[in-house]
Amino acid sequence: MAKGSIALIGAPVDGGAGMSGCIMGPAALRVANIGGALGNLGYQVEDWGNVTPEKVELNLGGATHHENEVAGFARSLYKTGVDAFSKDFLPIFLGGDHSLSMGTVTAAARHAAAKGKKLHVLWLDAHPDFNRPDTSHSGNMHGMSAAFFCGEDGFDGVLEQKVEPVDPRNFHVFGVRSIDQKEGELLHERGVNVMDMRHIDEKGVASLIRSVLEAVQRDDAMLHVSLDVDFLDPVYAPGVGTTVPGGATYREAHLVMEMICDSGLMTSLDLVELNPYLDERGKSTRMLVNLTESGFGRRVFDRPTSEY
Ligand code: 4U7
Ligand code: MN
Ligand code: MN
Ligand code: MN
Repeated sequence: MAKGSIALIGAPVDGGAGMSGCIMGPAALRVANIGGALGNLGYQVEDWGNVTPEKVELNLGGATHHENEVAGFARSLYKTGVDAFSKDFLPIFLGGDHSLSMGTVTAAARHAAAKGKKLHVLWLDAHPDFNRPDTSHSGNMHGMSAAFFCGEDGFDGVLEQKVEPVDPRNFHVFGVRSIDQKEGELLHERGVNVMDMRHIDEKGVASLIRSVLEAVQRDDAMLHVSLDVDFLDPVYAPGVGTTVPGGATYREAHLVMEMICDSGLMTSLDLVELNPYLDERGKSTRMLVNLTESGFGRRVFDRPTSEY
């Protein structure tokens, strides 16, 4: 059976993180042959190269910095993403820091709205990235992307057009273990579905991810998955600027991706925050490629999903 088409879209945005290095992320993922790996799983893969950021003049105030670079990438990713969806590709965005989701998730939201569908977002991350310019202490925009696409105030001018915000109740944060004070209050107020590490310890990956996938299925919605390298415990993925101990294990992370794959619900994917400058002999890059393979059908043993 012919599988669908995947577009690899590179987004070497670097200014949203506190530390430089994510600029090398797309190159590292290509060196690790992410395209070939997906091709071996039976997909048609097109590499669309890296997007070029648009020129933007913007000042968001507060401690926020590098908003021109971040908004420039968001705008070109939004357009390239919408183009990929309209041509029936499943886009995989190769980051780049997590601010790139300001463009990728809004592209998915735009496409969903055009089809009269809802969009759910599954955020695999040590952090919820739900700061606004006025709540962020660091000013780093990789910690603000979710607040932006959920429609929080303070981001005027990042995109040229207004895009239907993601309903915060359809924003599922999985694996978190570092939340800022005001950020946490906002998550509560908005009704975000926060699954922190303690939750995962007590209930297990499978039951929590199943509940997310069931919600997506019930809504007949699109599903954007955003995978931040720091979702993983630093033991398995040290190549990231914002390591937090107590993260997902090797198998927990693979199980998430395997279950997503079996659901057949994922319509787009971000691979973000990889910092090859901080990595150990390609360990984190390989981890991301292997997780992507699990998300697209690589299996330990071939058996019907119903047997699990
Ligand atoms: B990442 C932080 F203060 N919350 O806003 C902030 F802890 O994309 C971290 O998830 C943000 O890696 C982390 O700077 C952004 C901080
Ligand atoms: Mn600056
Ligand atoms: Mn993140
Ligand atoms: Mn993070």
